[in-house]
Amino acid sequence: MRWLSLPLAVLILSALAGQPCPPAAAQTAPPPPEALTDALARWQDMRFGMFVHWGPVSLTGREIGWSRGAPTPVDEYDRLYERFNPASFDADEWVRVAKAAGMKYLVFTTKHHDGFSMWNTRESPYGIMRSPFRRDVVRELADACRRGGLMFGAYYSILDWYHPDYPLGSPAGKTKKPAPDMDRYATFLKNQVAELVRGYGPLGLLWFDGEWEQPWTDARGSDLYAFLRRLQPSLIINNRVAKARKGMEGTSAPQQFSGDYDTPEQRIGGFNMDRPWETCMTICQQWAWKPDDRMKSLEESIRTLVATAGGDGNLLFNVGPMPDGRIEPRQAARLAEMGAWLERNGEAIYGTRGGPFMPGTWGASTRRGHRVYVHAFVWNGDTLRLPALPAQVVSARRLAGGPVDMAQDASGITLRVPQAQQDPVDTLIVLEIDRPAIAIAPVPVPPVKGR
Ligand code: FHN
Repeated sequence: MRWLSLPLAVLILSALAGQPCPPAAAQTAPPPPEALTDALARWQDMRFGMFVHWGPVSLTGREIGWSRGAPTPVDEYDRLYERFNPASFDADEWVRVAKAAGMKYLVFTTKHHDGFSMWNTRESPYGIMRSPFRRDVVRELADACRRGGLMFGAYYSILDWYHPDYPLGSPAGKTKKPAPDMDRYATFLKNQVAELVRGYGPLGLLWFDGEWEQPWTDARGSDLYAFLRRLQPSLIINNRVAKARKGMEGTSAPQQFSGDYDTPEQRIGGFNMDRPWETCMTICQQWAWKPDDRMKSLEESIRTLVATAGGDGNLLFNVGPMPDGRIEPRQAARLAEMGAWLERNGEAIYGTRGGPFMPGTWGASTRRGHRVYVHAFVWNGDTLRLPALPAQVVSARRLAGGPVDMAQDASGITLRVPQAQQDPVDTLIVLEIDRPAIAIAPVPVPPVKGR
């Protein structure tokens, strides 16, 4: 299986067999469980999901986790839950907003770096059931997603600046816990994620985060992965379960245990058809809610989705709901605009693969069957010149209708659309070709000297 690193393959099999993982040298690459392969393929077809960062911190309008200590004093931050009572929280409404955006899955922060649990956990008193709200938010969301036909995923922070057993108490380990016990913390962590998988699942995916601090190790990560793989063979687990992630770029160091997919953050990942990946990005600037936070334009939002799909990746687009539980109306409106665009153009995104024309400032392309979808962002007047393809273009048409001229010769393909007819966000042209598009090797496109 193209995306399965050797350490991962062997780890999955030894996990399922309950045997210790043999040393690297002795590893061979057995196939992953079919349940996982199928789940990953279904998830990749989804292409677009909602990320939700929410908790008592929304009362402050400051960043979740990171604002604990500065600018919000630790004891004030840790007591925010005493005032947290989001009476307008409606899980079905969040699912409605996500579906209206054309999103196919939803990932929610069940516990962020601040250690506050948003479900009825037996493992910790520091959670939503101790707030005036006293409702199991994760339960309501998981059920609403199931009712609404959305795949539900759980975000879970490995680092925990609140928990007494986790050694560090603030960013960059500036403060340390007096009597930590990392082994006991790791057991707590496993018990909590097991609660989520057993009690709120089957989950679509587990979105780990906060793996970068010193107390967490690759050994703990691969052990956690094996534990979860036994619990739910189809569970998709990101590369932040262990330490392979190379910073915000999000790809994984080779030969290091790297979960099931890569996680570029706040940037569009590089073109990659050999390893599943998912860009996570904020619709505004902050992950949690912030009043009047700068929101991305419709053009920026659509082009981010298109360029991500053109690179063969998924986009997990983040909202930070307000302290009363509602998704801010202007964010919901922007998402609905994306949904309207996907209503018209979804065939060029869902269930497609990236390429063959690699993404760039010019635009991007996606493909399925005998079709190549050209997403043109920049034109040279009325012309877009693309490199040659080892296939015959049988016809070209605008998905939205309207004129397009297409000429193909040995050196490339020329598309012409009168400037007045070009779409300011994405001029989407469908090329029917004489063979399966997936068989064509990706080709880079030189930048267009456009408008
Ligand atoms: O620190 C977190 C941040 O708050 C947010 O959760 C993002 C989402 O991917 N991840 C971490 C930063 O890498």
